[in-house]
Amino acid sequence: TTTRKLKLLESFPARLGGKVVHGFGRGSSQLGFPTANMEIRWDAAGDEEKRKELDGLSGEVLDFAEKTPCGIYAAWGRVCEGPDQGVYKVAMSVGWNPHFEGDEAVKNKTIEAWILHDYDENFYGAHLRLVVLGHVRDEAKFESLEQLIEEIRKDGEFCEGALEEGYRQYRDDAFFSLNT
Ligand code: RBF
Ligand code: MG
Repeated sequence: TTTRKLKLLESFPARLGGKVVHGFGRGSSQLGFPTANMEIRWDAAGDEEKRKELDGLSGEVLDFAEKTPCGIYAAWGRVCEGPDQGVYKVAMSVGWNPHFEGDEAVKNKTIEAWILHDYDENFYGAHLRLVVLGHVRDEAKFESLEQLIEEIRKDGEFCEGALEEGYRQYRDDAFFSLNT
């Protein structure tokens, strides 16, 4: 069985902001929950010049993606455009999604947010802000797609509870009151 425990980040909390890009389309179609992939400027990863030209937020996201161990994390998140800009709980995955390791598209580490809220509209291209609190479990390769789905569902439940107990104040973090 999978154990879950909130272990706060060394750089607690991490404030990430970036554009929502298309993932592999599996989140909602294959797995039954929608996820938002955050843009990561991997093109600047090995390139000092390009890296210097990134804006502050893109630099932070790239840094976070490079340094953060693969795993599931609890966060608060806000989509900063469109009709629904509330701050909601998030179960977030950082990793290579080993369940799909034969997949051509899985070449880079991703930051994927499952916002625990029903949105009426798509928000591709919108800016997403995340305040990431801590690690919940390591990324795993489960035996079946059914098990992966079940574990992700439990991650959602765990994050709901963990964020409620003691970390509600981060919903009001000043980072969420800024735009884009
Ligand atoms: N993919 C894995 O291969 N292993 C995991 O343990 C895993 N855990 C996840 C937990 C959460 C909360 C989320 C949102 C995603 C997770 N994924 C995991 C990624 C999942 O494979 C991905 O969302 C879909 O492939 C859609 O891109
Ligand atoms: Mg997705």
